[in-house]
Amino acid sequence: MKTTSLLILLLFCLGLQAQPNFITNVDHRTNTSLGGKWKYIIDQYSTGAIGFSPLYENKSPKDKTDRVEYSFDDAQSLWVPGSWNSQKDELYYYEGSMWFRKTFDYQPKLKNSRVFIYVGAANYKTQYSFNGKKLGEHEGGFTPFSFEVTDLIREKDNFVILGVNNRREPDYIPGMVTDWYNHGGITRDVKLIEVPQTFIDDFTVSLNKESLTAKEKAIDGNVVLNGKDFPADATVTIPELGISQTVKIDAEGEGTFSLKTKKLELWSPENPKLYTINISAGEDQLTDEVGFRTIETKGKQILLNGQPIFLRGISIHDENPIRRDRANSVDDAKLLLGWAKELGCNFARLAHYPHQENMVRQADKMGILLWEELPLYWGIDWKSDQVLENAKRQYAEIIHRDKNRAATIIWSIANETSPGTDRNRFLGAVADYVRELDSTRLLSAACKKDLAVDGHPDNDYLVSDPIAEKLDVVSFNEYIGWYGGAPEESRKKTFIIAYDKPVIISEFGGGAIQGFHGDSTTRWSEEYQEYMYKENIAMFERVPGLSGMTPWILVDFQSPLRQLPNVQDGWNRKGLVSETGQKKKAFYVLQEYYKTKQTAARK
Ligand code: GCB
Repeated sequence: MKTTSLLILLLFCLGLQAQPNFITNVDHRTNTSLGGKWKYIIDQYSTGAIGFSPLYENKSPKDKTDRVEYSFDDAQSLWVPGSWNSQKDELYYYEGSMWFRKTFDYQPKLKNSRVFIYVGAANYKTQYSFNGKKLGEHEGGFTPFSFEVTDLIREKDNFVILGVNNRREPDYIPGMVTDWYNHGGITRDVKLIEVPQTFIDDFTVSLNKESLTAKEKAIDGNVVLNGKDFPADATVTIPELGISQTVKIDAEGEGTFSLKTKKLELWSPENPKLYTINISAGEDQLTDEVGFRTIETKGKQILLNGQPIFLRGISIHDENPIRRDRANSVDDAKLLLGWAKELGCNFARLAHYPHQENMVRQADKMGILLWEELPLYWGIDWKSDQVLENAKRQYAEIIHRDKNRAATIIWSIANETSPGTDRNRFLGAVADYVRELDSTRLLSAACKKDLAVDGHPDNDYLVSDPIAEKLDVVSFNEYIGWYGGAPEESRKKTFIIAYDKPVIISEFGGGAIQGFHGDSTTRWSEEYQEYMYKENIAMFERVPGLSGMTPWILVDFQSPLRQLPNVQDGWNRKGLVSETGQKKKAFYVLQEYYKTKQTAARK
């Protein structure tokens, strides 16, 4: 066996086999959008690839004797990006398989290029083919994938076919039940990417933690090339800092660098400074905008650039409530993060799955720190090694996409999962894996709190989930005043945190219909929600080590679990902003609290 095969085998045994394989940083490459109208065929029994005539072949009858039992040409269209549920009433409840086809002619923008098709996300499983050739399958509804079509693409009449299936299954991630809408289809951008024969596949860059206190800071990173003939070296430059370095490229096409500078402005929410970084290697050049900061914990504190920070956060779903669809543009990101900014946030929890890349890039620009997570949510099959591998691969994909974003400071490995042998083993392995892939960020998980234990009064809550051993930040969800008792119950509560680590309250909140008014005891009124926020906020002063919070949630969002007529009608109403963009009273309570927190931090 050759050394490389041995290495691959070794990595497999070590559980590192989940390496993602897709092009990153696509907006900075030569690209052409394949967005717009795509033809679609419903495939309710999921037989499209194996049926009477496979759909990916995109056939039409050769003559009058020929039998072809489908026709993309005569089919209707849906808009891409966009979920099918949001586009046609008759598809609102559809969960299953659907085949999409896009045809296009191709005029290369680069000479002698390699061509890839990049899909930002398609929910949940996607079979992809190009010009009639099956090329592969991707699992996971919120992470990107790409595939090479260099040898298949031609000048005229190309067709890409994606068979997307959003059926829920017990061994998927997420599992069968979620408190959000199962938007199906090609929900994010699809692009054609052109690169030279040997190209800069990827790079990683971050501020070296050890150099934070030194006069001269170090910016460390690596470059990964893809192709046959690697140049002897690459060059990395940050023009604004006047620094540049030649990077030796090894036989595998990789090289590392460490740039030194005395002039660096650190990235922070107050000063979200981004630098242009240019990389060139052989015929390829790649650019990006990157911020430099450090994040770490010390005892119960979170330190950004060495200074304690209180995270004034909010939870957000990746949905534009006005279009009733997944967020999928810069404008959608600006809308959601704009509300968060108005609230006074310096932090957001991107719940409960990877959001569109525009969200993360926009947060980088706007100065909003981020918590990112995967849908390891209620009802995961913890016993299955296959599900664990799937989780690792999805984490590898989101880390691969977002590793150079200064905004992202926390990878959260799960939400509201109950401790137990299988679950602890599963999440322990995920925690180790994520740390191995990215040691520059913090780990957390939205845990549950337990009621009082022996020897404690009834009003004590204990946060003692064993998975927190593996985490940097202990986070927990609490719904005092909504799922348990009246809002004023929070006056009696105390919290015992079993770890000397910073604490984030990852959820609290309750529902209100915007425009419905009553007194503070009337459920679903804006006044009830307002009162509950006031009572909870008062209680937070008694949570030891509290370093931040992400109340649930910024905007009302669609959820099949929420069917109370005339109140919910398919919407989770815990938003501080309604689905039409109107702010509820509680918005201003949190805004006021965040103002006092910000003033206190400045003193
Ligand atoms: C939770 C879940 C979140 C739900 C929320 C609710 O604890 O983490 O996904 O949407 O409660 O509204 O009940």
